[in-house]
Amino acid sequence: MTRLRQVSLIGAPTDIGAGARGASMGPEALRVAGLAAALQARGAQVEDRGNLQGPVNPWLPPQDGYRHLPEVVAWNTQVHTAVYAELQAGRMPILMGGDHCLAIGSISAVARHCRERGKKLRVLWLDAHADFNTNTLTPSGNVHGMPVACLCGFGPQALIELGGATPAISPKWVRQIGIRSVDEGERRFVHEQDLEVFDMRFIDEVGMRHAMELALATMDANTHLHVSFDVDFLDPSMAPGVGTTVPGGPTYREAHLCMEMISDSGLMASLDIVELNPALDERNKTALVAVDLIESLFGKSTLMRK
Ligand SMILES: [Mn+2]
Repeated sequence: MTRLRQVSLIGAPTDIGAGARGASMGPEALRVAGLAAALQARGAQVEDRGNLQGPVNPWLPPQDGYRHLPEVVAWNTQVHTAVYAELQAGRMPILMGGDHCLAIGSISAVARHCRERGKKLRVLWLDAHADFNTNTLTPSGNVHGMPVACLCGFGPQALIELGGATPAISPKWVRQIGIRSVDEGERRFVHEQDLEVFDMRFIDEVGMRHAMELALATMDANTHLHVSFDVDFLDPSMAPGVGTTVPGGPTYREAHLCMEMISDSGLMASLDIVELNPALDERNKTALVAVDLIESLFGKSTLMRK
């Protein structure tokens, strides 16, 4: 598949929503691992917009169930503006996080764009965690465990209103893949809101191929597909450089198949790459694996497919 795509890389160097420091170095690690060159090799025209700037991480305990809420809002506002501007310009934004709280800014921008253009939105959430906590359910107060809930309208005013309409998205638009760690109260809330989750047990039982067929079903030419790729989606044996490793994730081959099937849909129009933590990595191994997978996401396959 050859498509010329106009891609913009947006760095958001912060770990403001995370429970471990270090995801703030993610954007640079992805650059060092050759993300731009890999995308160019797939036929994309790439502009690196550099890094957004926001408040430093004050590393404080939670208040009202949220850690660093004012700083989280500041970073997400920056991300929202930057992602929205690229979409308005007809380009594909790739958000290089940064921790996963930044998906609130990114996906609220995508949702706003889709509302204005009359497009349907599908969000694929590749992650070990459901990220569906609220301030009353969360054990930690870390906002990187809350972005899906915030986007669906459950969260602090400043975050749920970020995209100009509340809720920014419906839980019905979300498909989660690779989930294997959900907090107790969060589990009940996921069921209550009827989030569609393809957890690791499901993938074990039916295989990645069928799980992805279901996750990508019922899209059409008018669908904007957003992929939110939390690097902790991957099995930690190949991707140790994340703050919250959970054993039993997709293997290297399963992850590639997942990416290749997304690519085959031809509908991906925006992407987050988040939670890469170089402080916990081994010689940038996890960033290199992530770039390798992004190549599959942009159509690289071993053999030509008819
Ligand atoms: Mn996540």
